[in-house]
Order: sequence, then C-alpha cells, then structure tokens
Amino acid sequence: MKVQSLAAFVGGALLLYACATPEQGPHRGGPLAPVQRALLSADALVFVSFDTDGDLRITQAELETGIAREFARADSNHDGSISPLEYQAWAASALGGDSLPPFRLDFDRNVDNVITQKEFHDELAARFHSYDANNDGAVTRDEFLRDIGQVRAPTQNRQDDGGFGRGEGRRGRGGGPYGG
Ligand SMILES: [Ca+2]
Ligand SMILES: [Ca+2]
Ligand SMILES: [Ca+2]
Repeated sequence: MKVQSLAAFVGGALLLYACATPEQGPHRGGPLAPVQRALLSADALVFVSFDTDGDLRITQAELETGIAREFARADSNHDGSISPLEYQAWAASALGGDSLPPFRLDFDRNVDNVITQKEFHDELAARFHSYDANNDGAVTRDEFLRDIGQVRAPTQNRQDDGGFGRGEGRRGRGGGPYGG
C-alpha cells in the first residue's frame, strides 16, 4: 500500500516535470542556429604568419615582406620562379597540403607551369585585400573568418526562422527555394 502510493507520487512528479518542460530538448531550436564562420582557405595560415610585430593585424608592409619571404622559401633552387614541384613542396609546408585553396593554378594564371614572382605576389596580394572587409588596409583575425554560407549553396532559407508554425501559409505560392 505504502509502496504503491510512493510509486504514484513519483509517477505524478515525473509527469509534472514532463509537462513543465514541454519542448526544451537539445535540438528543438533548429532553424535558429547561429551563423557559422570558419577559415575557408589555407592562405589565411600564411597571412597570419606575416604578423611580424605580433599585434594580431597584418599590415600592407607586413604583407609585402611576407610575400617576399614566402617566394624565397618556395623557390628552392633560386632560379626566380616556382616550378610545379617547388609549389607542391611549398604548399605542403606553408598551406598544410593541397586540399584547400589556393591551388597552383590560382597563381599560375597563364598556365605555363611556371609561377613567376609577379604572379605569386599578385595572387597573394589580391587574396589579402579580399579579406580586408573594412578596407583599412590591414587584416585582422575576424576578417579571415568567412561565413560558411558564402561557399556552400544554401540548402534552406535562413529567413524562415519564425517559420514552422506561422509562416507556413505564405509558402504556398512561390514554389520552391529561391533559385539564384
Ligand atoms: Ca602586424
Ligand atoms: Ca624555382
Ligand atoms: Ca581590415
């Protein structure tokens, strides 16, 4: 008798608990996930190493010094250009491999299998400036991080946040996810 009522009490308490926390499962938040940012190119690894004064920002002067240093590192036979084999060795050590951009042909724009000093410089300088979101001539750590959505095709409309209950009716007409 006593055991039974205890069980009933516990059962009731559990039921109350379940009612009090209706939808707080760990994954209920779904569509409100924060925007994710990441390093999406191995060039950031190289640029970060250009910060010779350690103030966590890469200036134009540091960029120029760094590019010259990396070119000298890559041109291991000192003939003034970077061959495919030299590039491969440089990419392995400086870029951590060849699975992320930049790739050899990003530098070798005229595809003659040789990366000249100018090609090497111009590609790195262009990439550096593409990071400089606030156009102040220097690149800070946050500027190296890019929205993952910038390179991955959106699989769902982020604006649907308010979504599941409310916005549903609006979707009837316009057809599928927007196209371009
Ligand atoms: Ca610096
Ligand atoms: Ca060379
Ligand atoms: Ca900047």
